[in-house]
Amino acid sequence: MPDQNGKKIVFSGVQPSGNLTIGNYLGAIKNFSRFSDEYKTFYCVVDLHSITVRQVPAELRRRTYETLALYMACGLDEKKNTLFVQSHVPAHAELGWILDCYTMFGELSRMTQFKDKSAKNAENINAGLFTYPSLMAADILLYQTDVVPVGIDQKQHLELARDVAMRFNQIYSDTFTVPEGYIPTETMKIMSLSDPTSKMSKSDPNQNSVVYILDSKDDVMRKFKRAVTDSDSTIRYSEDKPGVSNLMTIYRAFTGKSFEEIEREFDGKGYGDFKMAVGEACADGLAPVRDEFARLIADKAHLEAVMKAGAEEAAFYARKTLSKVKRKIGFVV
Ligand code: ATP
Ligand code: LTN
Repeated sequence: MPDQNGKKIVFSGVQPSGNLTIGNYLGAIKNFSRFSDEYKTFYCVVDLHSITVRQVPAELRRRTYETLALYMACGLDEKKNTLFVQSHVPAHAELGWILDCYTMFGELSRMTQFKDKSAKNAENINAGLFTYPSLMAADILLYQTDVVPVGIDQKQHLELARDVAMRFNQIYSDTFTVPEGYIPTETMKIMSLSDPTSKMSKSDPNQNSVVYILDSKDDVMRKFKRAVTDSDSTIRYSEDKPGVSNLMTIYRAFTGKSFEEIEREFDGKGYGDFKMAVGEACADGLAPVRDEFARLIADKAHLEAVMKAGAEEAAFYARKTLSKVKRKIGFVV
């Protein structure tokens, strides 16, 4: 639903649950700024989501600042985008509870992220991990969001948010905009460098599987040098060559070259040369983000001012939806 200036609305979020990876960058954050001019954009650091997995308090606090600084270093101007921290706008938790009551146990049980994360955290399968998608639905629906840019791993959650919105609208008449996903096909899933059949994830304990946005050039080069490929030696994009295909996807994202151009460029060359080139392209592409991040993270007062202004702006929009929801349900407001 357009805002008061007639702009459509974009919302997305990233958890401050670890150091951000090139998966987060290519699959999500890098695409955020393309909406800044034509849409009203809300980009949130979703700290409430991150405590579904146990966090060390000092690290959570540090990463919350860092995630905000990374948003800005990736080109999100705080004057053109509403940048804020989820726990600073209590309406998220409030609508999250309400939507829990419109989300079915069976629906939540089918979520693959819940199944994966509960297998990985068998000692802490808490209720928040299970109801995580209704809080994510609340994030999105609070702002009457039209478009949600995310990686493909979030498609199932997004569909649940749409189902919950339609269910609520059907019970109480039109209340929520039903959001659409924006999933960039070129980079929808960057895979782990040591196991190219699983997603590159910031919570992967094996540091060599993951390239972080803030890795030094030496680290980037070392990780690509060790990346798993195959026993063949041709650089060709193919489903039966997941390691090489993943490296080609990363190379394409940083250079803008097509798969055919890449195949031609490395025709007759070995994996060693190719991995060096991917490492160089990735490190060069990340260098300006790293420099900008270093500048921003040094000014905590500025980051605090940005998150405060962002939360005030977001709360204004969120309050409108929340009071509409409460009235429709029959709460005395
Ligand atoms: P965790 O490892 O803690 O589950 P994550 O790395 O999946 O976290 P999130 O904060 O959950 O990161 O995701 C932020 C955004 O980055 C989401 O839109 C998600 O779809 C996207 N994303 C995460 N990993 C990848 C990846 N490997 N490829 C493409 N997009 C990704
Ligand atoms: N669930 C997402 C993070 C997230 C999000 C959102 C993304 C929380 N709320 C709202 C888009 C819109 C994740 O795990 N990547």
